[in-house]
Amino acid sequence: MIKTPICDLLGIEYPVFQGGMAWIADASLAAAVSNGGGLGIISAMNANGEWLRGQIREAKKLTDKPFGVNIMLMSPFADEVAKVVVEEGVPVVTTGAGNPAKYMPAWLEAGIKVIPVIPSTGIAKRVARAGAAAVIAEGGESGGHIGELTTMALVPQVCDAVDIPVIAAGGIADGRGFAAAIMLGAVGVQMGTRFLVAHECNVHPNYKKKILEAGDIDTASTGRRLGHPVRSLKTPFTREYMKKEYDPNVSNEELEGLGAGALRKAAVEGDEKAGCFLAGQIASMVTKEQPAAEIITDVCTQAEEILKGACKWVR
Ligand code: TUI
Repeated sequence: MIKTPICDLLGIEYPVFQGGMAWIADASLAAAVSNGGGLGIISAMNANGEWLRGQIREAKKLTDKPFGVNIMLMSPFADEVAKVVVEEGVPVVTTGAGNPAKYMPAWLEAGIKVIPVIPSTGIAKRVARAGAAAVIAEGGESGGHIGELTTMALVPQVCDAVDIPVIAAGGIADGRGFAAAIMLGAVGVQMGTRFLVAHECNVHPNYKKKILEAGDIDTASTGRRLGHPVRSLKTPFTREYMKKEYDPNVSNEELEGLGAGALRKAAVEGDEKAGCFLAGQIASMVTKEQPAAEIITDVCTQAEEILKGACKWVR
């Protein structure tokens, strides 16, 4: 059994978080992960406060375990959803795609444990000073909006930079990744792509199929020109986007317009041509659909065996 300080801090059994995937991480997935002993997370994505309130109430019906909400700070509804998590008494908030400083006093006042996703030591130090309970150090192997550093380089540097618990994310799909994260100084992991194929995940079946069929070099990052690179599966959409991204005759506005609605098209409609299927570099390691609880126990059991045997090369 792997027990780390993050388990006691959050009241969870296993130090495994489920990534707050936009258009994917709903009450059903979050509750299943929390019921399985991990930390389930509802994505507030670009939705409004009332949608999020409905999801939080649904999750409370499905689980009596702690769960979190991920707030994507670039959302036009960030102010609104930041209030809803307080009103609904959500115990944990994770943030992405920006600095949550503006919301932190109100969240801390409400007793919320704030755990920002961070791509560098500078931002890690800033959020730690502002009262973050822990940070999720996410490397560029992950799906979605990514920073510059890899998980291997980022996690130990963040561990050295802050004295709050560090959760590793990006490129982790199984117990080997979990064990490696522990070796780098992390006290837990967050996985997105692996949970995307969970039985309780309501994403479109085409999305699951594409993850299960993906190979090792089937993801790419796009959007660097607009300042927010995003990793997704290579599809007709990404190929078109890449062509336009490198075309000086295409304006930034046109490029922005091309991306609008593409996540929804992938996750809700399963549109294999126009959809943007966010996925991490480990997609090819995700080979079977399973209940969320089984994913957690498989990953933890494998990590435990590896960590127990980790001294076999030491003389
Ligand atoms: O946020 C994510 N992953 C995401 S968000 C998303 S939706 C989206 N839509 C349009 C454009 C971009 C994204 C899909 N996937 N992961 C966490 C993450 N946070 N990655 C990088 C960051 C980050 C970046 C800058 C966190 C803090 C930050 O701070 C900059 C500052 O303002 O100091």
